[in-house]
Amino acid sequence: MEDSLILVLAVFVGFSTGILLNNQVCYQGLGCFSSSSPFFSTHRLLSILPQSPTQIGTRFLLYTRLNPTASQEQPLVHDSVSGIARSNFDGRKPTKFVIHGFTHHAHRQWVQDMITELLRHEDVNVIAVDWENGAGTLYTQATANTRVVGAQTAQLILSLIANANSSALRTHVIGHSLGAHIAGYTGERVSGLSRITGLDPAEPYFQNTDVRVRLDPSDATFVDVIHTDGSSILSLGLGASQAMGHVDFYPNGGSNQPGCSKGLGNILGNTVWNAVSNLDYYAGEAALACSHMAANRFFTESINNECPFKAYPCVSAEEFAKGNCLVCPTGRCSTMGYHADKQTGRGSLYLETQASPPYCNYHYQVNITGDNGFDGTLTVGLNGNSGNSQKVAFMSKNVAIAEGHPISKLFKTTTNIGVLTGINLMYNKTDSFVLKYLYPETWQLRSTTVFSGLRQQKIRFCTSGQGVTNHQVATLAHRQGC
Ligand SMILES: [Ca+2]
Repeated sequence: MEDSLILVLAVFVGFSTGILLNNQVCYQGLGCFSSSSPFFSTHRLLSILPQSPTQIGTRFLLYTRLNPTASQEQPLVHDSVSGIARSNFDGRKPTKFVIHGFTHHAHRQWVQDMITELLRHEDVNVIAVDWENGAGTLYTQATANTRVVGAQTAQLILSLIANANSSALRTHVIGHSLGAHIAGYTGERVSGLSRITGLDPAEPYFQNTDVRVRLDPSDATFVDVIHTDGSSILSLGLGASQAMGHVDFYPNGGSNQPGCSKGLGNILGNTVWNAVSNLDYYAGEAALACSHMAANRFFTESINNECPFKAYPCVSAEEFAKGNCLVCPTGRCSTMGYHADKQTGRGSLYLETQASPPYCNYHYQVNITGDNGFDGTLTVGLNGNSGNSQKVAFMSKNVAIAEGHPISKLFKTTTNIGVLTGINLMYNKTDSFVLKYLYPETWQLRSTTVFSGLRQQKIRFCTSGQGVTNHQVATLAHRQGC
């Protein structure tokens, strides 16, 4: 009698603080978490157990069009059915979860910006997952804690399905960094989860691990991933380069983003783990995590920008940068970000963005061949029936182009110019005292073509007798028969 009372007490105490047995810990309603294989492996030699739900303190904060701001957020608790019923949660509408990563919390500006854009686009329930206490520990502890947060998120989704007319088919989980792997653990526990978007999923402790440890395509019906900081952790790339979804987007090559500085690994030397652990506290996240955070900026912009972040299959980012990958085999392209689920493109896809907002580009390949050589700068602009592009420096100084040698380059503009109607070329011949005598004042054109990635259309411009005279703008028009 006494023994059984002690056992009951032990179980009670154990469930409230966690039962620790043989490298595993069990939490009431969430199950047991083991630190053994596959969570222990060559890719995670220090495998520790997650902290308790009480220590992690996860909160689920509901935002809707009726209560769109942080001051109006409504906390949801999975076993408070009456609380869910009193809230603005409407299970007939789609539900979007937004989960932050290491050292962050749900009131970070990027989370709030994403919620705002989601609600602007569509009448949905948005639930921000706040696990600040669990994320503000050492990195190894935070990685372990993600398993509990994932289980808790699944617990809430299942409660919303059972008690509030929600559906896994209408539930989309968006997670950044460690939050992307939380989304994976959530999906593992929710049968038929519609979609997971992984925003630069964390690399350390996850890349090349078992699919049960990291985000992978089995975690939801559709898993889309944006990689923005995929260089090695040894050079302080915080995101995974490994493909983890049905479709993986590699903007600007997926490693270092334009406008973000590189090479910080040199400054921080070999103390990589300390650097990662202390990233937010001491080092100034804006600089160190600039590329890592870019996935969030791109996704948030994609929600309401009419520019589609169109992405293309390609053998490498280098080939894409040459403009060689803008042809879409049927159904193989996609659009990075919020609207990726409406596209059929799968696998690894590439695109380039601007360094500052608006980030989204319309991509073109411009091919120009001259009848004589030139050396100097060339600036190109495209005209369309609904606008004109920015002017883009196409050739820089001191690059000589031989007669008949085609110049073929990727051209990017944030303006939707509509149907291409013309191209402007401005040539500034080299002013080198010696070289300028080698080239005529006018660069005679042999052929000019432009391929539009958006429209999958090649336009040939009339170049017969056309030349580009030094310091003058030449406009070529698109006419039938050229
Ligand atoms: Ca998984």
